[in-house]
Amino acid sequence: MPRTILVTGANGEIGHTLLERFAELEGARIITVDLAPLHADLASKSSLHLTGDVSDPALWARLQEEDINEIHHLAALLSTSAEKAPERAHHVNVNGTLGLLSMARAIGQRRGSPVTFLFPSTIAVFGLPNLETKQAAGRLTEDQYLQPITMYGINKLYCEQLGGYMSDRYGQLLDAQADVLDFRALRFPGLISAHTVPSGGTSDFAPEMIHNAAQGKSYACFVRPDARIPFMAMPDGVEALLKLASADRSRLRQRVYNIGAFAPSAEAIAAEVRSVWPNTDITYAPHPKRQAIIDSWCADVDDSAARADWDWAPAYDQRRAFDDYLIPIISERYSS
Ligand code: AKB
Repeated sequence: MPRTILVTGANGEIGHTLLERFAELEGARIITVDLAPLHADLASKSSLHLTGDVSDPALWARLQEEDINEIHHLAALLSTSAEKAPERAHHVNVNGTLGLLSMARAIGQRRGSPVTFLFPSTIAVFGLPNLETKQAAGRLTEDQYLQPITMYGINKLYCEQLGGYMSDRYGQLLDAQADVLDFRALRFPGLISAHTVPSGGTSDFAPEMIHNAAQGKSYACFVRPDARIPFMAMPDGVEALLKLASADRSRLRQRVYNIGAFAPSAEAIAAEVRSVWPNTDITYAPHPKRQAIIDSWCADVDDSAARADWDWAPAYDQRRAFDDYLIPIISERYSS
């Protein structure tokens, strides 16, 4: 019986690259879910696509009919979108995740073996009180400064805890079956894709700046030049999901892991862009609310636990991300 993998938010930025990678894996049956029909370029990479809302109980019931082994739950309202619709964000990000966790438990109980549930958390779970503290704190471990200031960060931090509960301590006054769910979370930094441009995130200034420059468009950056958070090339983000999914459970000492790659300032990203497109017009017009969100996020992350427990190591540092991935692919994309 082939391994059946569910991907929610399949049309999203991570979903695009993840489905490309799954297409290279032999014998996996891929079920995709998104609010919209699957994008035409992804259609061949899905065995079954369900168009629906991840917070819809009818969707959970339909998915529960499938013998799913692994779930990559990518669907979410990101930080900026969530601040425009906080209650909707809570409903999708939290109720949707709880419904899928319960569904996964039911499948694991029926089959007698656990569903591996990959949960993309985020650096938005961190909440530094001011810039001085942010700069002094430097690379944060998993348990530092967990006071998020956005609905998205609060949602993701709660769901990190929820996943551990649903895996390890579900229904302590019920006679609940154990070992039916294996929740694994990693905290993504800002992800930069060469193939898609994000929407709804606060880390979007980096990919927006690069994609605009490649099209000869000016860009008014919504954060200050000194604004700094960790970033990662999209291929590394997807490899991290695959690596954590296949990691030996006996090596995993925690359910939530930081992962990092490089942590440039906005001005350092602009310098990379200008080195390729010297006439690029980049200005700075900080958006007070979005700047405050970025200032509350960590300057960088300590990912030593991921490196020790499941051999995490990014393939793309900043130099290679720009030279071997972002610039060549983005240049080609807009050249024709
Ligand atoms: C966002 O900006 O909200 C996301 C994230 C960093 O999780 N890209």
